[in-house]
Amino acid sequence: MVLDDLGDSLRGTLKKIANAVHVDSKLIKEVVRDIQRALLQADVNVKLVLELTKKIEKRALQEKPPAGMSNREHVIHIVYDELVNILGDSRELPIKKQIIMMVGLYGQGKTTTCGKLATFFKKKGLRPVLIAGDVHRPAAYEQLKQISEQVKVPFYGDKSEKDAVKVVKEGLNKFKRVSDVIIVDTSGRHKLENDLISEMKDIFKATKPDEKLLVIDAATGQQAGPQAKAFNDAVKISGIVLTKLDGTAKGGGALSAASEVGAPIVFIGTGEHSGDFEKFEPAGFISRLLGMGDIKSLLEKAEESLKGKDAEKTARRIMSGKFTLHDMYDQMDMLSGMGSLRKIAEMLPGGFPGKAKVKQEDMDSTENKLQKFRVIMDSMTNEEMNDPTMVRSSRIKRIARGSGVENRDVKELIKYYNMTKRMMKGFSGNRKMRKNLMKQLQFGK
Ligand SMILES: Nc1nc2c(ncn2[C@@H]2O[C@H](COP(=O)(O)OP(=O)(O)OP(=O)(O)O)[C@@H](O)[C@H]2O)c(=O)[nH]1
Ligand SMILES: [Mg+2]
Repeated sequence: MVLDDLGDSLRGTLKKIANAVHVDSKLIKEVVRDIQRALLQADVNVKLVLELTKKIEKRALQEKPPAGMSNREHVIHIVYDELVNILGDSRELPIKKQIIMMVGLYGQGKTTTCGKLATFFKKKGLRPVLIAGDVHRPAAYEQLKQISEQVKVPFYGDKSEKDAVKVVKEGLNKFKRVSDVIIVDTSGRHKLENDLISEMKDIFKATKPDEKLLVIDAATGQQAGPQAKAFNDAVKISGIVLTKLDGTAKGGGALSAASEVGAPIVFIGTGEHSGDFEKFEPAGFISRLLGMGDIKSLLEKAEESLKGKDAEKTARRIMSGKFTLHDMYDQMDMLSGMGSLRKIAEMLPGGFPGKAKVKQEDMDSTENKLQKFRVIMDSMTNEEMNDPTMVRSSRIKRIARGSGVENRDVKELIKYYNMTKRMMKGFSGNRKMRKNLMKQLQFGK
């Protein structure tokens, strides 16, 4: 299958992300290079590759994962997202009365696709018909006639007529009242010679097609882009049919063509028979190419084992009384998972340690405050994070300025830290509490 190699390399890259211990800029740069190499090897247009990978790198380095998503998942999602984006919007041909004109270079699969489209619309309950607008290649008439017999739809052609416009007009007249979908085949071009372009434009004017479908062989390579552009300039392509995806070509050139002309791929051909035809949907296509199902289960496993390790280490440190702001920062999700301070206090035997009084409103708004606390901690130095007792008047002012909050917000963070630390210490003397804490650390997210 076309793009098998590309799929293999991209899947390898995503697995690298899924299994990484840290998703840092070094990994992201490496991943971006891997993706570049894979796409270039698959013949994807160089400019497109550079644009795409630049976007992936920028987003992966700058964007924070949304709540509930790990860094790994987030980066994988960005790669998937941007790949889907280059394939353009998803578009389906409407199931209604219409005229479809096929265009494309010589031997790309136009005539074969006429039969596939007819089968598709017939299955939808419409009445398709075929018109032989290819008057140049001697066998073209017979080929379309045979196809029409195979798929059992009406056919019109005139073997002795050399004027394509005349044939097409005749066919339209004949079928106007007795059909729903009129599919007009046209002749192939070796390249876009002027007289053939003008013939194509004349057929276009005579037909007034609703759809102008460009047929591209997946093996086309880098020329696919300029070709598609020339067809688009002549008749404004409304959709692309990518054929011969069952082959072994690299396929990236043809795929890039869609992005270059901004026309959506509407169908793909996967064989010579009329049933070897699929509607194209970018998200599903990329999902399949990347093996997203496998990646997802891999991610889940990686998350579980990492969470287990982290939790053990943190729990041990916390219970030995070393609970820094770094720990608090790392465990924010866990803390919010534990709920309000009151809930934590309730878990402690004998109530709140040190008998500190916590006001009801302080407890209830804790979760909302965690986000603010995170911003404040981002303005603190490593030293301050390790030893928050040093955070007093002038430091408080500086941190508040840096994080755009009031002095009292910084003070509140310190107060929250002190209380949490005391509570965490309270856990260490009690085996049941310790087990409880471990559980919270592992499954709090
Ligand atoms: N394997 C495979 N072969 C295909 C597919 N689509 C078309 N073909 C084959 O490609 C060859 C050319 O197909 P045609 O439909 O005649 O192409 P065309 O664009 O009409 O060619 P001209 O009319 O000569 O310009 C034929 O042998 C088809 O059977 C496909 O999706 N997969
Ligand atoms: Mg043909």
